[in-house]
Amino acid sequence: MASGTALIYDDEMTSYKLLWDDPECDIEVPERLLSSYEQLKHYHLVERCIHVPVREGTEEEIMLVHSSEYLEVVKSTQTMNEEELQRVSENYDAVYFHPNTYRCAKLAVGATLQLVDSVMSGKVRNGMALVRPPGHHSQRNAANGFCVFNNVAIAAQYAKRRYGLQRILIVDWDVHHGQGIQYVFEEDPSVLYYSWHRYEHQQFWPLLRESDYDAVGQGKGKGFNLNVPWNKVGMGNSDYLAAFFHVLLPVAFEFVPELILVSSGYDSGIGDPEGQMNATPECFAHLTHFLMQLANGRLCAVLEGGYHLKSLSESVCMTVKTLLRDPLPQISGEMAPCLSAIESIQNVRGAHKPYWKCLMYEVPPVKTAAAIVSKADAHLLPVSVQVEMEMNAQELNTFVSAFDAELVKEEKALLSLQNVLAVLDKILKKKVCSGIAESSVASVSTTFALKHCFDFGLQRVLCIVIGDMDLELDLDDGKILLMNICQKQQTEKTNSKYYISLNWKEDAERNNFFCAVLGFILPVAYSYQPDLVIIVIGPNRSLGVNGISLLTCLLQGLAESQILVVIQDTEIKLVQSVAKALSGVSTPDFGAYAPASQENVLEIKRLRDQLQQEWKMLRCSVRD
Ligand code: X5A
Ligand code: ZN
Repeated sequence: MASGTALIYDDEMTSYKLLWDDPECDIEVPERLLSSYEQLKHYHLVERCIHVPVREGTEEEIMLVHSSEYLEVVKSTQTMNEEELQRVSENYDAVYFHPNTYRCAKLAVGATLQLVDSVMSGKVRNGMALVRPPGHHSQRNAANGFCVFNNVAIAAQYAKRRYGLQRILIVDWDVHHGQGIQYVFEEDPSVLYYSWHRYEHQQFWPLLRESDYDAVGQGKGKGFNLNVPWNKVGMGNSDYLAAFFHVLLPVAFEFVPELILVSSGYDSGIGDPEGQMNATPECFAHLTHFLMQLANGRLCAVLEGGYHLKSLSESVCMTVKTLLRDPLPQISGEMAPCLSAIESIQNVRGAHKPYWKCLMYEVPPVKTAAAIVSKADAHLLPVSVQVEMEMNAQELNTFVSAFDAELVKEEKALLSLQNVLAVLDKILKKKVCSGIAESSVASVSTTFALKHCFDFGLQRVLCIVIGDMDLELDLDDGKILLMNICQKQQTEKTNSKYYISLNWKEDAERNNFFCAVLGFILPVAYSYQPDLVIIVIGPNRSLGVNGISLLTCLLQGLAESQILVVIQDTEIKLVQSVAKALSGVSTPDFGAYAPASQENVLEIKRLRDQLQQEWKMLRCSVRD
């Protein structure tokens, strides 16, 4: 096994900077490199490393990832004046150009490739390249997020070509999602890309849906893209370690990489203004140490982000010190990951379960998904409930274009549909067992949901409507059994055996719902044997929160517990109670037994007599 650690740095990469006012870009400064290198000198780490000179990446190398058109655009910025530079920069998201940017970007690519060559040739065991500009956000045709050429993606393509490597692991511990790398290797099973990133349910830059845990790769590359989205700031040492223990490392040991490239951004470290995370510099020593146990120790760390100069330079030193095989520092903090981190980890593990043996046998599925209107209320739900965000327009179109789009002209209806269909789809695809969706137009949403169920191939859906609601449904073929529990006496609207109206008078004093649930609803439901249960809760309901929750609990015996609850009003108490019922965290509390009113008891008796020929589970007397 080779020995020694390469350090690649050239102060020419500090020769560009932001020339105008731009609050988004002003953190990406030359001092990032200068202070990191100073700190390495301070700890006498520079002299312990093997110095490898930088070179320019060639056009051919750059074009392993980027288009020649884009290369020409970047090249053209060399001779531009400030105004022109500013104009080109505006074509991209969070990017600034300087006349020296092109030269530095070529050096950053070349430095990275020099590192790969040093490691692959056995000249050193591992190493680090301190480069500017960073790379992981840049794409085939675009600069993005301070990045011009995708140093690490180019290095992976280069290593595949030049050394015939078949499995490369890219670990992106920068706090941002390296979407540029993801795009390059999405369909490529020979490059496993792992990234954790501040995500906050898509509210954090670069605000991409495809940064979520369910972006697992495409085509042949399915399973080779691992995203760990952090939905809260403040993630620290134990959260990062947990993500390594429970996601990256098991998969990486199963993958058996021949080379590891680290997109080594330190904006995921404590004090960084971008990341707002809490990991201390020591954490990076531990992360480095774990990765050194793979790929025969062949590890190339390449700088990406990191904007708190002190935190950045200390973390760089921790990384290099560990590469040099110094003893590891003690890691600080209570060793307990936070709930939000565990939730993200569970989600990635679930999403990757089909692709990795190490995950296959032991990942519990997320039980319940919820789409609620006020995301601010999300924290009121049990932690085991996964809160869904809106679908993007494209995803929605794939659902809606399948039907008559007449019904969804209004925007409000469209948003409602979105909630319901997003959750329903997860249930049908068995990504979750059950779900709750708030919808301002529950009846339209339910109509669409039912259509979607039958397109998906379901045979029988039990639809229980609580409250007053008009559903325009074709009930003749028995694919839907509709039970309406309402206060008003329904004027006989249909004679279908698949429409049952249960007239239940509200009685605050003694609204005993057991006799209706046990004496009627469950026997009919079990006689029907649905593949899915949809509970729709509308206005003017004659059941309280506890009654609805109990009903929900008891219906879990049907359809392998696949239940969708659509709630018309946005009463968080109700959502909360139903969420608890579905996820099994608590059972509804009923207090003392209270008998039902005479009127309600008679209604059940009447229905039972009328329907027990059809629904045989209603029978409880030999004489009828
Ligand atoms: C390399 C890197 C961050 C860009 C942030 C833009 N880029 N808001 O950390
Ligand atoms: Zn970053």
